Amino acid sequence: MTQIPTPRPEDKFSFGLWTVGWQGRDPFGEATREPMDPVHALEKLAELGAYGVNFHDDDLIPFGSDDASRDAIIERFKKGLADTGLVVTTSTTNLFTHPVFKDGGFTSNLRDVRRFAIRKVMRNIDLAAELGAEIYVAWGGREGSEYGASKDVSAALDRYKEAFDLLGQYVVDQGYDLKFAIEPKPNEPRGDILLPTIGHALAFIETLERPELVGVNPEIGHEEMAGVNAAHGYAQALWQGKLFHIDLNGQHGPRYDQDLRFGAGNVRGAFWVVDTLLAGGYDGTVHFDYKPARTEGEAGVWASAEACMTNYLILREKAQAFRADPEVQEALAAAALPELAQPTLGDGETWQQLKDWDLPDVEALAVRDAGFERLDQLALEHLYGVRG
Ligand code: GLT
Ligand code: MN
Ligand code: MN
Repeated sequence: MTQIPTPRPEDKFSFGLWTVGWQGRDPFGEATREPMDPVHALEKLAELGAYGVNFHDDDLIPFGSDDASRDAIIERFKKGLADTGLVVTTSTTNLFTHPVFKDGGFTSNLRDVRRFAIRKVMRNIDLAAELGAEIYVAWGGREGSEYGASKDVSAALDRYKEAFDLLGQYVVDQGYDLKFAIEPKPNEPRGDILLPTIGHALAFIETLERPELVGVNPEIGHEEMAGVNAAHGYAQALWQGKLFHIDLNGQHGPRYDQDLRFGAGNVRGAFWVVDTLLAGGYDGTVHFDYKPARTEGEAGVWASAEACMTNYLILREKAQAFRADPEVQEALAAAALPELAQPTLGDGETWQQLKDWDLPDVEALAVRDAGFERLDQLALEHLYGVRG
């Protein structure tokens, strides 16, 4: 029997205007779809059960628009939000399309480009605050290099820090209730991008003047491009209280940024990401950052947007059923997961008692069967739909 779950606003799903509005232009081919009216996107997303929407400044307001056109576009968009009930969950700045940003925004070698980039962000932060966004995403796709000597990485990180310190000061001075989420990516469009993984971003954040204002927005595909385990990265960000937002999509390992619909690509990886989000109590927006394939017309755009949401709901049900299954609980106990939750030292114990501790039978510990194969097979059987 076919049982496809229905997405609802309470599931807090959101999409970027640049996702469903992607025209299919790639390095080898022209656009395959017409531009999408942002208000039409709002109407369709609301109809499909989404909760929120987000955008780069230039997704809504073409670069270089005069003030009157800008105001008219914003007014029309606000009406679209009011009519559909969609919420603006996050906002972000395009610091990558215009040729002025060819060597980066915050870390361009050219000082005037950096000053212009920060001005562009401040202007859009004002709009983000006006529209009620709570998170400001910062994806530094052009912050990087192709050559060793063309970027002084240490100086570039100084400038990156300077930009976030200044923007933090800006939101505090303006009294905005807005936090930043850095989105890591290893490469593309630059040969090598600064802050390439979740770990790099988390370490960088600790150097800022207001680390509490800055977290991460990891994208599954970007972590997989780097060849690391996305679920582990999400788990560490949660553990450090830094998972401010998420970009869910699909990817087949280290290759170009595929931005497949969520649930396509590495399905097993997607299952563990959902399980991690549930276990870690992530309660932010469930955002999809994908690109409907350029083979598709508008029907394919909406089929894929809906599929991102239904695939999340399917995986959520499966992860919940996996955790609730008594056989899984037994397998978890057999695999000593409850023991990992126990501190390594006893109450009041110090290194001194550990030094005096009677050693256990090390050879017996070494041959103990870990029980991980059985546990993982139970997960796969849930994922394959033969357990429920
Ligand atoms: C761009 C990128 C995404 C980022 C977006 C936010 S823009 O499409 O590929 O991963 O999340 O700037
Ligand atoms: Mn991507
Ligand atoms: Mn993204």
